[in-house]
Amino acid sequence: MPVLSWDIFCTVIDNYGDIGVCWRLARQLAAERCEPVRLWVDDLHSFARIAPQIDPALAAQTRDGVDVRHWSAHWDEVVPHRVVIEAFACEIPPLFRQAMAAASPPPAWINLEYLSAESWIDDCHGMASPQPPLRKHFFFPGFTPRSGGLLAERALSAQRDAFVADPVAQAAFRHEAGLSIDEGALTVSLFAYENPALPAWLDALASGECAVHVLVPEGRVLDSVAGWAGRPLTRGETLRRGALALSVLPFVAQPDYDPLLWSCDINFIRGEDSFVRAQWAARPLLWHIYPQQDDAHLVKLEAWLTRYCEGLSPAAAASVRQMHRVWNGAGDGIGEAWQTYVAALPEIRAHARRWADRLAALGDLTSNLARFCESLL
Ligand code: TRH
Repeated sequence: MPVLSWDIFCTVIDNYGDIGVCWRLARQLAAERCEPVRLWVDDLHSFARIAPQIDPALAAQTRDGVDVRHWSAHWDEVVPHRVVIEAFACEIPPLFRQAMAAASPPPAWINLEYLSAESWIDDCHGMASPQPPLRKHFFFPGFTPRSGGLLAERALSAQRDAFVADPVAQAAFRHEAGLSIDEGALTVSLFAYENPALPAWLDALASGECAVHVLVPEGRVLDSVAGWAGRPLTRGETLRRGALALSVLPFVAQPDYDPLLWSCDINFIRGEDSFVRAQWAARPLLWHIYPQQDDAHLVKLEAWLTRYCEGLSPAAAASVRQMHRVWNGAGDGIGEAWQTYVAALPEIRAHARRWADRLAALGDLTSNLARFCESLL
């Protein structure tokens, strides 16, 4: 008999991060804990972009062992599972909440929060909020032993290391993706929002001395790249300017994104889920943080930089900080920042591996969450 069972509620605010996190958590619970998981999602079309096996026309479907439900305005009576997760403070349906209150014992009710490296997370992680006759608890992902940790499948590090050590697997991946990477070029994946620093960065790459191959999955940043190129760019094509080659890749299913990160020397990532995957890739990364009002995101960026840069030499740390600030609109001079960053790459690369190992020691979020819920029931 399974010990726990799970309802996860997800509203798609924008982009793919909300559903990206919920889908990863749901799949991991089903695959590794073999427990019943029901995932309620309000926007199945966005979901289908990262999980092509999802049929947006279906109200209910089982995919990867997860009972996926379309969360529509019409709500039928449902018996809640033992754990109910509202992701990112979405509001669960009132009728479902009534059913939770009527259950005996009531389910563990969790608000899964956004990821941040800020220190207040540690004090708020696990806190209870009375909602008579229920109690809700806040679960914070994070970078410290007092937080909930980060999502990571049990086999992830081993899969990464096997891929990196296996030229045949790498060649197969490149073949599948229709990718031919220029010999000796610095390989960079680019997943970002629209970014005013982009044109000057691409100019710097094109006029630089070192060959760089930029791989851009289709998505928001591609319009900015096309603006710089002066013409639309299509999937599969490679544009060349000076030392720069830039190839447009298809947007792939979520599990297929990892090998791309493992294949690159530097990964530009954004939001929350790709940010976490790039850290698990154990490669240098550049985070385009989700912009918030009043520059609140810059505080979060600095909090993460402070943790991440610990253990780097002052010069390498300064280059990581400066490149992040400029990429996120909090500084100028991307050409110079890039040069300094590239010069420090050997050290940053070794550091990225140590950082991934350090994070792995925190235990993964799904196991931490299950342990926490067991303690509540
Ligand atoms: O898409 P994001 O920008 O998402 C979010 C949301 O905007 C959210 O509202 C916001 O609060 C949050 O960011 C901080 O970035 P993220 O989180 O990296 O999610 C992208 C997902 O898309 C991730 O699960 C990886 C996946 N992906 C693919 O499945 N295939 C691909 O080819 C690529 C490039 C990404």
